[in-house]
Amino acid sequence: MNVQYTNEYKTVAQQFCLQGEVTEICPYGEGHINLTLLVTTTEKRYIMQKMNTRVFNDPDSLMANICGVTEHLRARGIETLNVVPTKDGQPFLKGEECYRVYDFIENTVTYQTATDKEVFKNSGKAFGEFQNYLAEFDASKLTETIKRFHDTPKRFADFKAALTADAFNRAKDCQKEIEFVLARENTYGIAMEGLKDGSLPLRVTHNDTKLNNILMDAETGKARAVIDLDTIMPGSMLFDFGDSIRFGASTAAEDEQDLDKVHFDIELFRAYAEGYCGAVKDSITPREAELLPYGSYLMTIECGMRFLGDYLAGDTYFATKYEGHNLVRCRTQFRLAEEMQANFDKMSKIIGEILK
Ligand code: ADP
Ligand code: GN1
Ligand code: MG
Repeated sequence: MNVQYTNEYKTVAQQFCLQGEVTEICPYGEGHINLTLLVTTTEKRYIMQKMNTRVFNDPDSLMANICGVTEHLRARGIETLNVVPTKDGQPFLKGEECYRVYDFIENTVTYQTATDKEVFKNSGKAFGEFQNYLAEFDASKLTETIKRFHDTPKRFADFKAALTADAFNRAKDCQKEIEFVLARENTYGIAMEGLKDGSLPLRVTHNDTKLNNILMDAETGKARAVIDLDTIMPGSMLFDFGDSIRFGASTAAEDEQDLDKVHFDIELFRAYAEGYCGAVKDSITPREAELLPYGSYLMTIECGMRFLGDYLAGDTYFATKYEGHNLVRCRTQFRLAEEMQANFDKMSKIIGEILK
């Protein structure tokens, strides 16, 4: 990062109640939405984020959600993000750009792939327990930070609009991927229909449960804290379970370019399901349990169509590192979605064994 930016961010950081003098600021992590910076002072470390206000257009409500949920968790003795206030006592710095600061949670790691079954199982247990803690949280205190976030038919309509516009003339480069999404239209509605007719309970969910949104203890491999709390809102358990499987039950990274390396790993699925279902066994309904395999497929293809839609629209939503990054990402998602469809029976059997 060049000197000019460092100085600019230093000025921002100094407006928060930090202990010590800032000595270093550098980019950090692999998030696709916010700009995340590691701030080191003479006393300790912090995470400072330039909030993505194009994606989250009501930062006041967003931070009120985060403060509410983290206070709820802390009151129960659960380790969570700690919002560091500004010198004016505000939860974030409001201006043309908005910034927030968290204490850096030390001695933890985040994984970009689930190489270790035990670690993935631990993350499942932690997300399941997180679901239980959220069940005690008053949903009426939450603002929906992104409306219809996992409404897949709505995501499909957005995808078709990006395809019709084809603003960057890119559709010609990805006909096969487009066909993949169009051909599965009749599979997108089941979760939203269930929420509408009441056969699936509406819960408070995290909605972005990928493995790098949980901090694991560097020594024990156990989960320490669920992070990235921007999308906590009413939703379905299928979303939280499914999104973890999408990202973690894969033999490769989300942006692996060599598709021969990308496969859905049923043993990683089993490991996560053991952790997650073990934690939610007292609250999961039979219909939710039945649809966990479908939820995994749904979150995977939904994410794939979002990546592809963003590619068609000129890469304005997800952070990308090179041209075509979103196209690479959508291909891994479609490979996984296809293999999940072929493995529904095996997945159902595993869920049945775990919950029996
Ligand atoms: P995004 O919304 O862009 O995904 P996140 O809030 O998930 O941003 O943060 C990006 C990454 O920064 C995380 O995956 C994690 O590695 C790291 N991170 C975020 N907050 C903390 C924290 N308080 N302590 C340690 N690491 C953190
Ligand atoms: C984004 O913020 P991050 O990088 O943890 C996205 C998720 C996607 C994910 C794909 C607010 O998550 O919905 O599933 O990328 N978050 C938002 O990796 O859109
Ligand atoms: Mg994140």
